[in-house]
Amino acid sequence: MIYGITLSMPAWGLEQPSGPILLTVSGNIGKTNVGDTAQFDRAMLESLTGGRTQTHTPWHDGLMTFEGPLGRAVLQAVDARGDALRVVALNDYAATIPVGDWQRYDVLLALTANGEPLRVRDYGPIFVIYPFDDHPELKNEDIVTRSVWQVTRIEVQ
Ligand SMILES: Nc1nc2c(c(=O)[nH]1)N[C@H]1C(S)=C(S)[C@@H](COP(=O)(O)O)O[C@H]1N2
Ligand SMILES: [Mo]
Repeated sequence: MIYGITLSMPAWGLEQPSGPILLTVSGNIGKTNVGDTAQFDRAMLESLTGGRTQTHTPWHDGLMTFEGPLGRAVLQAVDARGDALRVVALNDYAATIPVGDWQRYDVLLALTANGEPLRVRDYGPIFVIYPFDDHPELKNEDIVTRSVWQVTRIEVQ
């Protein structure tokens, strides 16, 4: 049995997704599971080191609580080697984010807001959330531009 588990979930690789794919990471990465990409279903994202951020945002009324994997945990899971990220949304909007942002700050790939899964109509399924309230220096147009919602892909550059 241990043998079977080892084959399906090698410690040095990524497991295979079994549910709908929420996020595809490509580019300069050392770990893949589908072709030359790393694909994540919800359970895989939920298994990564996560965080909780309480903040106001330009897109929500009042104080919100977001939860999801830390951006840096996703980068670690795929063994990302670049220093810039091209984060692409369902509407083909894309922003370039320096990897340093996700090392310096607890940026979430938020999957829930106030405990509810983010649906596409609430800017889900994944919303890049910076901890604006904890770090007032983040309240600027550059960071707002990097706050991509409806994220579907990340290309490591
Ligand atoms: N998915 C997605 N995220 C996005 C954008 C977009 O068009 N699509 N625009 C970005 C930019 S440039 C800004 S200034 C803000 C705009 O937010 P608003 O359209 O709600 O004012 O969201 C950022 N995140
Ligand atoms: Mo913008």
